[in-house]
Amino acid sequence: SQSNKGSKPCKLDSIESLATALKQGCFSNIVVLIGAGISTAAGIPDFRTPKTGLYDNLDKYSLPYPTAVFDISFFRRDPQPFYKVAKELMPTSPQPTLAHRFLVMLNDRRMLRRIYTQNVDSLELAAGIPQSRLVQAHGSMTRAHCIECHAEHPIEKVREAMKNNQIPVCENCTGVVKPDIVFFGEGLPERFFTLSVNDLRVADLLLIIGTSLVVMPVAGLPEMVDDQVPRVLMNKEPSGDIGERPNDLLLLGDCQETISRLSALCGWQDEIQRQKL
Ligand code: CNA
Repeated sequence: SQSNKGSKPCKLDSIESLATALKQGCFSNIVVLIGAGISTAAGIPDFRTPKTGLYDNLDKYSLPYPTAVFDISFFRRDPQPFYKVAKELMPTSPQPTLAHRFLVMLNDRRMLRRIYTQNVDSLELAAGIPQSRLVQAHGSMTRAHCIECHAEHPIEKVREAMKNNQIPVCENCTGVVKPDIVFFGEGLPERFFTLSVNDLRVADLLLIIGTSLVVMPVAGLPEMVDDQVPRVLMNKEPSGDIGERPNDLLLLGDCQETISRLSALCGWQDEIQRQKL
């Protein structure tokens, strides 16, 4: 893929102009940044939506502060709240949403440079996004390791332990086992750092879906694109500094509805429906 530098950026001021630009093939290096809001329609609650978000529902765990549940030093002292929350949070077999399938369409049309996801549900892969196009910035629930000796522990055994309200422990050293999701106090995967600088340099559109843009360093990605590059936010509420640049477009509301409308404007809805089969 080439950099868009030098070519005239597409001007977007409405969902209609976004649809036109997509149909006309204006973009070949779309970078997508997604968060928990893209997966709420799959039955997985987000963190920060008032009332339904996880952080408003932690009273029963008597945590010192809400984010302690995902804090590595707290987990070392008491892994129980995390395992209780994880059990409640994850439906048994969540299905990719319309918005996930829309991203597959962008990839099929060779418009997609990369998806940066903060989600740990792997619904992007389930939808059919190739691993090479995806950066799981906060890891995933598909593998697990011992926090002491770092030996891998079969994820099926983690699921089994969770089902029985037990804490999975390492067979080598009896250390506590933790799924490979990035907790507060832990580093992001190397892949995030090696790919993000160049991806955001060559991006010709940044599409941000369902994220409050508060968790660094992912929340810093939107600042890294060139001033001229359009940044589109599909979220229930404004987030980050999106809206402050002349080429920003805010599409506020339910992202599934926004994407349904966008797909219709592009004439892609039949193809997206077929993907489900
Ligand atoms: P967040 O801070 O909970 O923010 C979610 C954002 O999405 C909020 O601004 C909501 O208003 C918005 N939102 C919720 N539902 C919709 C919807 N249907 N349409 C449009 N907007 C919506 O979550 P972030 O992802 O920003 O925060 C980062 C954390 C959340 C990451 O570390 C994730 O690992 C973590 N998380 C992941 C999952 C998952 O894997 N599905 C679930 C819950 C939390």
